[in-house]
Amino acid sequence: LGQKGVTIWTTGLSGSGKSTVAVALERALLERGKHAYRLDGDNIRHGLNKNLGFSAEDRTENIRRIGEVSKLFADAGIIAINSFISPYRADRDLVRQQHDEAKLPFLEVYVECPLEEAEKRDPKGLYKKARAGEIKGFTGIDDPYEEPENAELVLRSDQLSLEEEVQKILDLLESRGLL
Ligand code: GGZ
Repeated sequence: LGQKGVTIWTTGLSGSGKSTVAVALERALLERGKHAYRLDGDNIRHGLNKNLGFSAEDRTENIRRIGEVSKLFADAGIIAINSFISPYRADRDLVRQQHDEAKLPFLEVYVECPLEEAEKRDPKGLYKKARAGEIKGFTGIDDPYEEPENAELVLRSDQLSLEEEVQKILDLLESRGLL
């Protein structure tokens, strides 16, 4: 039946450009007549996961639940595009495992951006607050980010244009027979 589902899992620091590339990718896919859906903090952390904060335990549970939901979207034949920091390697590996067990494709995309650059962008002023001690446990400042070691794709968001980033993901999908 028509389209094969897949989970595209972007990971990276706050301000790295995960959401920007997710939005542009979704648009490109919809233009090609593909059914894509984005999961991000706006539709997950305010709903399904509104009881979760940013402790290590809560981040792990956040990612576990999102992984399960994304798996269901992929199973329904939808291209699920996720943009969550997902700072822990073990959490991302669990999501990969959830998909492997269900025989659904999972593509980890590391949106790599130097901390200095993400901090310079600071679109919501959160880095500034974290530096001032007004937010505790902010990823990259006083909370860890574990870089992917086996991502299917690495996008240096401070070196590539948005169009190039989207094209690289489309090429990856194409090469896996998912377009
Ligand atoms: C990191 C935080 C924090 C802390 C609030 N650490 O730039 P944003 O605002 O829109 O993206 C960040 C978002 C991270 O939520 P995730 O669900 O992606 O995180 S995780 O995968 O780690 O569970 C940021 C905001 O929430 N935010 N406090 N302490 N980011």
